[in-house]
Amino acid sequence: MADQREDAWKLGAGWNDTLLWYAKAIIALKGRALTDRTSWRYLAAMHQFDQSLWMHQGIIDHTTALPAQADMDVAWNQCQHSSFYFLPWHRGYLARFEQIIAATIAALHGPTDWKLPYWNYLDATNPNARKIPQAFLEPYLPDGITRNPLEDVPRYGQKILAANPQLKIPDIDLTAMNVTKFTGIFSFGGSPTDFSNPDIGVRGQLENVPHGSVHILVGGAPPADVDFGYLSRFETAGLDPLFWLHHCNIDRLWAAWMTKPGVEMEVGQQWLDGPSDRAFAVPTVDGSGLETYTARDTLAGGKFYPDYDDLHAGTGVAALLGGARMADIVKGSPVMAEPTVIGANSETLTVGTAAVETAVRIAAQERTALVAAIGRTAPDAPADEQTFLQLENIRGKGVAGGLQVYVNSPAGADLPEDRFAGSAALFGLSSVSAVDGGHGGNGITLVFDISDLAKRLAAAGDFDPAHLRVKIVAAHSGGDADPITIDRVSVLRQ
Ligand SMILES: [Cu+2]
Repeated sequence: MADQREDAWKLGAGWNDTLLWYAKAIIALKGRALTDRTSWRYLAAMHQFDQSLWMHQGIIDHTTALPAQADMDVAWNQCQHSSFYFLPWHRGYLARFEQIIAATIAALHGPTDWKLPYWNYLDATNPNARKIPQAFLEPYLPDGITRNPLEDVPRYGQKILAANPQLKIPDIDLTAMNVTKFTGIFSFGGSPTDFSNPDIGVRGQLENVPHGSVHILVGGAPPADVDFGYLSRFETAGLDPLFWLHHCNIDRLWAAWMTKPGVEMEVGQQWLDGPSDRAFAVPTVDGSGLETYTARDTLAGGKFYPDYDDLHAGTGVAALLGGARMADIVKGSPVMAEPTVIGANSETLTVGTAAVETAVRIAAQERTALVAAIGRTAPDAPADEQTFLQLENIRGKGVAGGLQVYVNSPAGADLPEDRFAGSAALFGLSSVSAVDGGHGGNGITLVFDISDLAKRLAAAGDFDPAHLRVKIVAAHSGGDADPITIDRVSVLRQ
């Protein structure tokens, strides 16, 4: 084994030591009581817990003792989504999980230097990259009789990541890596929020794709009566062993992004030392207590700072001269203006199985400036002059889903690529939509950069700011009976 986190596909085909010991440790964690802070289920409940859902799934039953309320209040239901805390919270969560698994493996007389591997699905140099690593598909451990915990979990999606028309997810890609700002409405990491559980902010681009896409592509979004894949819901995601390898890659993408010249990392106190309204907490490695951490603890010099063998393969980030790896310096973030809404549609959209279209009107006093901005080309156009499309408060009862968004798509079923604005991977859809649930009902808010699309439309003579048409194609487990709703579709400009 090694002292760094490695690509699961490079550890050896099929069973290898790292994944075999991971499986053995999971069996040990699954044997621990839910009240044990190092148990498999306690660690998953830290992400999100739903007692009736867990009962229904047979994860717990009426005889299962829960931890003390005070313990659950501090450590459970912490997952941060739709927030600039998405990346740092998950980084601390992963790091402590890795230490607990490593300690368990050492106690089982295995190697003493186990590290969490990552699933490098976008590595173009590896023909197997998009396949779920084989050890997660084997029903049994190499002994042929022990049930394999890496496989023994509901997954209704695909075993090879690719575009899925059923979910209206075009494909996973690394577009998010090109976003320069860490924080904001249109950002790499998410909008500034307090403790974001329930979701309260705008999702970052990385959180949408590939993070959300991989969750629901693997978990799937079958109709409710067919059950659901654990990766598709906040409340069960941590129970799928693949969750941890997926998030390890998302965390590595953040680490790789930090090495890019010109990125504007968050440096504000609210982020570094926050959240101020509720602290992030993890169990101690031996489970004897809980300890808190901040986003600062996940940066260089912090206790949860990770170490990867490679920040280039599958990240879209070129190797730096001199072999520099992760940035040790937190780069300053100039206070940049946030985009503001300059127009919107006028009704809540209801999307069932058929596509819907809505008219977005740019406010009269904004039209001239917008058309002028769209008409400008480099080098006259300021780099930060951008146009965005925002989908506000996307809600639905379906477990998960996806949608594709087009601007000024021609009438009929035709959905041309050159009118494509973006796609949304609605991971956690039902959780963030339930008013009485833990996630409060704000739904998911997402922003797409349509600067280039607007320029293309203008060049084609098809950009009238008084008459923009936005077409949305959705796919989700709710169908027409439980459609997806979108409170508002708006255009933003910066
Ligand atoms: Cu996730």
